[in-house]
Amino acid sequence: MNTSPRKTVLTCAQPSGKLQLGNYFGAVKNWVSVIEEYDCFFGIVDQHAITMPYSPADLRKATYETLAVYLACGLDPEKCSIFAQSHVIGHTELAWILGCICPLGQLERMTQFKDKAKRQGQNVGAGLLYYPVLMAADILLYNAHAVPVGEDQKQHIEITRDLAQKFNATYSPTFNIPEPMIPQTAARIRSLQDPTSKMSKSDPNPNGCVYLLDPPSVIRKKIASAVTDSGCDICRDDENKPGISNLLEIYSASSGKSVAELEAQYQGSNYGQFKSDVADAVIALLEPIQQRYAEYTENKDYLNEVLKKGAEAAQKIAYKTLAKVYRKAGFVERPR
Ligand code: ATP
Ligand code: LTN
Repeated sequence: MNTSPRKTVLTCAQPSGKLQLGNYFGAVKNWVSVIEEYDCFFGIVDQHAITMPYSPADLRKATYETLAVYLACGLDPEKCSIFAQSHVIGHTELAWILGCICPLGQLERMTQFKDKAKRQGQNVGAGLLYYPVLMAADILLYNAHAVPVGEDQKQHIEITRDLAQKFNATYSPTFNIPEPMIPQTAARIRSLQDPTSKMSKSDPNPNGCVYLLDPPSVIRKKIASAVTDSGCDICRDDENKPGISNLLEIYSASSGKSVAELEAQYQGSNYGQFKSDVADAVIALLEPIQQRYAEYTENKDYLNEVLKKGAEAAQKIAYKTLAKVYRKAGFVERPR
């Protein structure tokens, strides 16, 4: 088991879709901030990514792209382990064991399963139903204490806790009961085109969403055409001025200035100047990230090295957990 005195944090993301500003402020930026305090594992969950129809070539590309974006955002591979799920033996093995104690009804009731199955129509693979069990295995394999996730993943953490408790009760105490780590103060970024709903990478209207890799000219255009509200005051009023409030939130998160400071600074200003300054702040934030991304993405050898180092560190812990679990499950020891 992990013998480090520090607590373990694990989180994972599917290598699907390009990251947007909301993912940065709501997730990746917070991961970077916990690296110093915890033993951190970041998984790129390629095995989860095949639960929906996909193209192998795109998956391969997206895995490297996701890794390069994380590195560019500041996840330092010297201080944390970044690995591809399929490189570590243990995730699917533990998922099998957990699946055997997981009630079928609980999986059928999962919101994400129901939503995604509905979208899939006739072609729902069994892997989609099993998704939460694999996610529980991702977490329990490292005996993680805390799991940084968004609100939408809370139900998956609940089932992970249930499975850990059930395993501990059925066999003997083995797993920590992991806690979700949901940042209370993280900015919630909303769509530029519909500021009542969250910015999301799968938004069918690409103008609603600033991708981390959007070139400056595109960022400028998207922010210039962001929906604003009637009136001309630049002040926060989530109910009556959701468009301006969202831009203030984005400006504040990008520049580090508080919303109150910005409100004072823009008293009497017009929307045009304000939007142009918001764009400047976002571009200034993203430019160094994009530069680093371009360097990383050119250097496949380095990316492979990061994955190798991450997989080695992850595998060490994974083997230990798996051996313990297999022993408790009653499997005879593998002859050496
Ligand atoms: P999809 O469109 O595929 O649902 P998404 O862009 O909404 O994707 P997720 O992959 O669901 O993003 O979320 C990854 C992480 O980013 C989660 O921790 C989530 O809370 C955070 N996140 C996503 N969108 C936002 C947002 N607009 N504001 C703040 N945090 C966000
Ligand atoms: N389901 C998560 C991704 C995910 C995950 C995990 C997150 C897979 N395994 C383990 C945290 C811990 C998502 O879609 N965001």
